Order: sequence, then structure tokens, then C-alpha cells
Amino acid sequence: MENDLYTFFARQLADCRNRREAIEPITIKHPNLTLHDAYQIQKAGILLRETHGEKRVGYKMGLTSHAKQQQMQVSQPILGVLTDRMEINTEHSFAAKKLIHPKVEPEIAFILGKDLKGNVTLDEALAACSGICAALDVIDSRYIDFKFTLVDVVADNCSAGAYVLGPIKKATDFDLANLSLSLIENNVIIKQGNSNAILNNPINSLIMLAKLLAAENDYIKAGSIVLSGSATDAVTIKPGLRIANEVKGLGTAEFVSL
Ligand code: OOG
Ligand code: MG
Repeated sequence: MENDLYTFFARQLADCRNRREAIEPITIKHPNLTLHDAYQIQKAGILLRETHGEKRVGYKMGLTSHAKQQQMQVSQPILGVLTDRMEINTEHSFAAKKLIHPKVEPEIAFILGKDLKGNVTLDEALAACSGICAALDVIDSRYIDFKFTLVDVVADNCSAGAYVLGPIKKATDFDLANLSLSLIENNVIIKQGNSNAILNNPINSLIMLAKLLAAENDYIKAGSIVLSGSATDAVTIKPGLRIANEVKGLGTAEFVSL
């Protein structure tokens, strides 16, 4: 497919974001789009953001848990790109009204201290991490009712909306395959999950990201933030609430939804 067409679809999705209006999935009118096309559309979308001054800060993995694959009826992990504009501000308040129909997910995030390339072992992935933390991923599909195919959601940058991180700790101090996550609204726990729901261990999400990028001759650069994917299904954000992901022993990522 032509580069112009990738940019055309990327612009369409960016317009949806700016106008806060969802559209029908692009595969309805273009059923022949491939996963490769979808990643090219995603890349064109990130280039557009960069021309508007946004800076890449890392990646998000999506659909890495059974709960998410079930909820979205899509059965394969995917990646998206995070930019600095997506970070929830330092006072940690977040205007849900600026998005179309945001939902929130409790996650574990990694911070890379070193580059990570190609097929890596669990120990190599761990050694590349300078830290881990609790995270909240705010997703906001540009498609009506969050309904899409794998190709659609990849083109839409994995529904990336916003994110916030908790305090950063040393990865080797934790049993990554057994962290307990609680998604909390005000003081009420609304979802509970375990980090083993994320590909048995969220570090496997990082390993998979390195592998997916290697297929495109790319790699995870030192300094990158990587969201490993939601441990539970996603929850619609209501305004006026303190929303938190409390990870036992690790810390809390939180924001107030306006
Ligand atoms: C796609 C994004 C999924 C996750 O953590 O699984 C995702 C979506 O559900 O809209 O961020
Ligand atoms: Mg997510």
C-alpha cells in the first residue's frame, strides 16, 4: 500500500481524537488491510504527533491477558507507542472529558535502563530494567463502542489515551509473577488481578515487545517506559473519582478524573 494511504488513515484517526468523535472501524470499508498495513498506519500517526511537537517516551503492550482478549474479542498481543503528551500531569488530575469514551486499566510498567534488542531471555530482560512501577493505562478507542478488529486497533495505536506511573522501584526486589493489583474508585476496590494474568509474568510482555520490534529492525531504547498490558478487563471512567491501581508492596498509580 502507498505511504499516502497510511497517512490518510492516520489523519482520519487523529481527526477523531481532536474532534472527540468515534468512527466506524476502517476495515469495514477496507477489509483487505493487513496487520503490516496497520502498523504502518500506526507509525504514520506517531509521525503526525511528532510534527506537532510530541516526543516518544516508550510503548504500551495490549491484549496480553485473557481478560482483555475476552473483553475485546481479539486474541493476539499488540503494541502501541506512548508520547509525552499522554502522561497525566503532575497534579495527577485528568480531564476524561477531553477523550471520547475513556476506560482505565491496572498495569505494571517497566523503565528500561539499557537498550533491549531481539530475542532475549527473562534474565536479560530483567537486567535491562532500571525500574518497575504500578501504572494506570487510560484507553480511548477512536472506534464506535470500542468495537474493532486486530488491524483496526493496531492502526489506532492500541487505543492509547493517557497513562500515569506510580513510584519507581528496583525490578529485582519483587516477584514479578505474583503481584496483586487492585483497581480502586475512591475507596472501593472495583477490580482485582494478579500480574501472572499478563502472559504468566509481565516481563514476558517486555520480551514479546523486543521480539515484535526486532521483526521491524527496531528495538526498545534505554529510557523507554513500557506498559505491559492490563491484568483485568477495562472499566469506563466516571468523572469526580480518585482512580488508583494499588499494587501490594510496589506502590500506587493514581489520578483524579475531572
Ligand atoms: C486495546 C488496548 C488494550 C491492554 O492493556 O490490553 C490494552 C483496547 O482494549 O482498546 O491497552
Ligand atoms: Mg493497556
